[in-house]
Amino acid sequence: MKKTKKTSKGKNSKDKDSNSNSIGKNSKAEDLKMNSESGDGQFLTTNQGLKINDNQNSLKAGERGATLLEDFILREKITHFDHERIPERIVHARGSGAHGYFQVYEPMKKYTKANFLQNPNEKTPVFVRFSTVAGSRGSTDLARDVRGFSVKFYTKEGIYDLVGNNMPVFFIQDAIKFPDLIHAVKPEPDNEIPQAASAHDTFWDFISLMPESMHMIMWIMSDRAIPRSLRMMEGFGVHTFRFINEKNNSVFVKFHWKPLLGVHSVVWDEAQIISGKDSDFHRRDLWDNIENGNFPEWELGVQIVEEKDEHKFSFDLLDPTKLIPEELVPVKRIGKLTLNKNPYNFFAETEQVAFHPGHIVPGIDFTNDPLLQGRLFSYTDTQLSRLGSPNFHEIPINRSLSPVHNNQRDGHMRQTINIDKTSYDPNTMGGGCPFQAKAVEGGFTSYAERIDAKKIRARSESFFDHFSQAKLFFNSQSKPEKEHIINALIFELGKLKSDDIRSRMVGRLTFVDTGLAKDVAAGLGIPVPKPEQPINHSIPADGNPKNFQPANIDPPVEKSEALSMKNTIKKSDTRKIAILATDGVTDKTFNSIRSALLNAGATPAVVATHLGSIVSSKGSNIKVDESLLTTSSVLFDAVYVAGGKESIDAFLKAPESMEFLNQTYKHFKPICINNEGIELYNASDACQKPSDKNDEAKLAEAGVLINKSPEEFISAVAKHRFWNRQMC
Ligand code: HDE
Repeated sequence: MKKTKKTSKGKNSKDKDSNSNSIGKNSKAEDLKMNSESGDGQFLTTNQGLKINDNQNSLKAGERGATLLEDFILREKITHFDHERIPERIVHARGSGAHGYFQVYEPMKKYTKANFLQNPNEKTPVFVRFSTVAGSRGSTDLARDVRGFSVKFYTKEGIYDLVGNNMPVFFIQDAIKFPDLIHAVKPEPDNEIPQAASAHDTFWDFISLMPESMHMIMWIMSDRAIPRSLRMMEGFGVHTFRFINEKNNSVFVKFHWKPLLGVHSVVWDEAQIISGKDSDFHRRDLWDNIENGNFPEWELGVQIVEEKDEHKFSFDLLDPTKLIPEELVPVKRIGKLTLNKNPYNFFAETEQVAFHPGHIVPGIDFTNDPLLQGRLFSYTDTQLSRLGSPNFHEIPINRSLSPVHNNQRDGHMRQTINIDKTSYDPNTMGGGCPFQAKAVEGGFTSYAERIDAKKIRARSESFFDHFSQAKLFFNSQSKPEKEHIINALIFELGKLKSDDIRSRMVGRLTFVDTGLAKDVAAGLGIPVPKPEQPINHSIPADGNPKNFQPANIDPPVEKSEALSMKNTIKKSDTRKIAILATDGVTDKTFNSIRSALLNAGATPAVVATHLGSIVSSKGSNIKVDESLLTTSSVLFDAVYVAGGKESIDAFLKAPESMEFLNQTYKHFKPICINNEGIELYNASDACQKPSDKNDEAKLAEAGVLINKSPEEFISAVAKHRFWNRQMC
């Protein structure tokens, strides 16, 4: 076999494993051991290994003299610093990553020969990167946007990347429209406004002319676009892929990630406040939970469609603006993803990781989805300019754990030192190495799909149903979810300068639901325009656009439970609870709620009028986590107002405590009030207040608990939000 070694010229044996640098895929303790064995961290050196004696002063002509050009230590340090930035990703620039592993539940060999999907005892290392799409690297986590959900599996057969999103469909059907979509959503080119937001004219101008985007628009206007946590969102492969088994039989497959904490979101007003209070909210939440051992988990689900059933649906399986309702094809859960380790270094891992939907392994293959086909070109191409070299696969986070042997050579920043003379195939001088692998030896073979077609630049008529699944999504939402979609549309379209675009967009909504269009029009203060068939800009095969007007097709099912977050898993685990308590807090209630929350797996934090520590009514010292000035209610899932006259009196004098309660109430979050705490609640703007026991019972239904047990509070926390709460 051909020999390679890495950055160890003349020091190590010839067959040093080319993939030895697998930092991140080991435990932290193993990685630290590797580092200390290599002697790292002893002395400060230059990049040439020279020990540095003074890192505080540059070399000068006299103590007060000019700096000398000779100072190679200064020059090296500044030069490196000058080149520390690389281009950010064209899309999905803002991201957060984590390491973990994947384990299949049972062998999947009936459907696929993919090795990592066979052995339930085997853990395949993974690196996952979540992202927003439109914003720049430093933009807010809480933008209304799709979230990227990319998983790199380091399998024994090479790298497999599942590069998906937290929504199961996409805006466009054909890759050729992607640059148009992204140009439209990114900040406008004259003034680079707005950052990480779709609420501007160019986006809605484009969308109003692209009827195929309407299903995705429903998702993006829904609360799915403002997740509570990256740990609480679904993931989807979006396109239909293929599974191939040992016998070379193929089935179609749609991939799903189902979070074990359920799917939860914040409300839009809250999202906007979080963007100011903590624009790293999602990144911090992921990091802190992994550090605290609350490892996020998702189950991998598959919807499998036999080849013979390809055409049995009212939509085309190759159309990425369509999902397969779970009522028609159930999701089979086949394994679990666990994220258990934070990166050591953001740049080296999260920034330099390079995903590609074309990184596949035997047993998985593409379909002819025209959006997927275009992606297969784009990802390597973009890494060439982003990471600067065709050798980006040698960056530690991108390295395959299975050996890499080929005749590719040289290029910028090449790490491997190939020691053979032969870099061509066939050869005899290198013993013929490396050899091609037969399919039985694990060699990749493309699925032999039969193709009999003429070359054509057109779109299939089966792609021209643009509204049926937008209707399905809207109809499947609960009442509050529908209201949030309406309000999101009013917000977004309300930001437009162009009346024409606004009106055209409302016209498009009439094809989804006339009530929706009416409500949005009312919020915008405009009449509902006369429904006008949207123009489709793609030219059909016969060149006659009339034949290709979007068909008015009924949804494949009337409603789908899986599309509403109302039906999701509800748990109190890992929820962040603010305990409002300051000097004079009653010991008993404070201690019992804090220990009950910790036992329930939640994360309580003491929010006081000042930092440091507080003294309870019985004189105990309690450490304060945050003061009213350093935090905000939007950073918590619920609030507990602990009793104690002195404590409540102090909060009554602090205006921020009113804002804290007002926002918790307004954002429909659980509130629990103990004894004297009722005075604080009564002083707030909450419009449901108790005057007798009946009111208290009604308030409890609306998630405001007065003198209830810790258990009742914890079960309210698990419910996430109380949409039945009255707003004034
Ligand atoms: Fe991407 N996409 N994309 N995309 N995409 C990129 O690749 C592209 C599409 C997705 O965390 C880029 O390495 C084209 C759909 C994720 O590093 C770029 C088309 C879906 C990420 C690119 C699509 C995605 C990217 C930018 C239309 C959901 C972040 C940086 C044909 C299934 C990966 C990079 C990460 C990133 C191109 C459409 C998901 C420019 C041309 C559909 C999650 O290559």
